[in-house]
Amino acid sequence: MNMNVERIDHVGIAVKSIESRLPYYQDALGLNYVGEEVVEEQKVRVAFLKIGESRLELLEPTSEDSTVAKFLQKRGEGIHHIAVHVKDIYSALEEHKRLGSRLIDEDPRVGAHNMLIAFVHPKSTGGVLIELCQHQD
Ligand code: CMX
Repeated sequence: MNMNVERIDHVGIAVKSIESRLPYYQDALGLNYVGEEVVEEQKVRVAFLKIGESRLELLEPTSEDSTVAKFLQKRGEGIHHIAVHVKDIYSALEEHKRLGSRLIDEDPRVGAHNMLIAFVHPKSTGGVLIELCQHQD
């Protein structure tokens, strides 16, 4: 059994406007807003809401050529990806390659929170964009 996966790190939700969607998550759900970050490489602004040991991440595109902007145009607002935290992202990627999964990132790169991240294509997971991530000390 593969014991590399530790937990759901976060669920990414594509929104047109963080400002207009935040009140639902803060007020109705009562989640703690713990900050925002612009991830230049991905052309998104990300708002973080803590939910237990995991987070919800509201993703708002900062440019029309952002992958999130394309997602919003095609599919509308909603769940964009699920991120699973692994102990060792390099061995997780090796395992995916061994099993023939289609990787968007063959090698990890640095994402929000300075984490190492790599995406697995939704076409090889049954329609869910999976992000593998590992916190760096
Ligand atoms: N979840 C599920 N399916 C998705 C998807 C998503 N998030 N994004 C696209 N798809 C589907 C599309 O619906 C489409 O399916 P059909 O062919 O059946 O219509 C197919 O995948 C191809 O979609 P596309 O619109 O042509 O999109 P692209 O191939 O240009 O890009 C993807 C899709 C996943 C490769 C691209 O979005 C990507 O590289 N994602 C990884 C990076 C990323 O998402 N960054 C934003 C978050 C950053 C962060 O959290 O820090």
